[in-house]
Amino acid sequence: MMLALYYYPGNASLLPHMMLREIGAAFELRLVNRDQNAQKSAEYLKLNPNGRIPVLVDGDLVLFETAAIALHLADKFPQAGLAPEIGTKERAEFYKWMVHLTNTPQAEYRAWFYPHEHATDEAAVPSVKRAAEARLNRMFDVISEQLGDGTWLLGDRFSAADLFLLMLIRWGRGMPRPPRSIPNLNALAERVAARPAVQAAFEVEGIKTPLF
Ligand SMILES: N[C@@H](CCC(=O)N[C@@H](CS)C(=O)NCC(=O)O)C(=O)O
Repeated sequence: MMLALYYYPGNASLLPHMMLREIGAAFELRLVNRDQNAQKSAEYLKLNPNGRIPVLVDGDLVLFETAAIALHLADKFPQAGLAPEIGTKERAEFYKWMVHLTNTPQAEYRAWFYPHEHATDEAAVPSVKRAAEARLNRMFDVISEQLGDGTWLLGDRFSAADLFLLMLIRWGRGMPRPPRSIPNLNALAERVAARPAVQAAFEVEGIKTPLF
């Protein structure tokens, strides 16, 4: 059985990449060369018709959508402990965070990074970006309130949701008010980034710490 992750450094592929390193599974990384718009090539569109990164190939399974890939990896390798046991309260909280992170801040980042996709008039682009930034700020405030003084999103239990949050915190490093300026989010990011598996993924993707 062969696992292959189509990735680009720092993109949404970082979440499954960190998970694969946490799991310790054998896998192959396949670079999607965004400099050449390879995510829109005919070959890549066969894997993901949306032309977006990442894609996971697991034998004859070809999977797009970051959160789906993350949930699949957590289920396939339960011994890695990246998700609580099915049917428990913790598992329900885990689903809440995975779904929230993918359909709220991750989706909002799309408007912040690609504001032109959200406007038909070039003059409106800066305003679209500012509005996305304001919404992201509110979203991170809510996540910070929910995290409180917990060690991880699920309290004292580490999960793939913390890896997801680290990736999203990192994406905001160029924002006027980066998520890391919120003390408990910064502390969580530091804890997650210190994990050997995360360090290994960062090294391969050329992501520098502590200024990530
Ligand atoms: N909902 C998708 C979004 C993926 C996404 O937007 N990926 C970005 C990189 S982080 C991408 O492929 N951007 C290049 C493009 O849209 O052409 C997922 O989670 O997989």
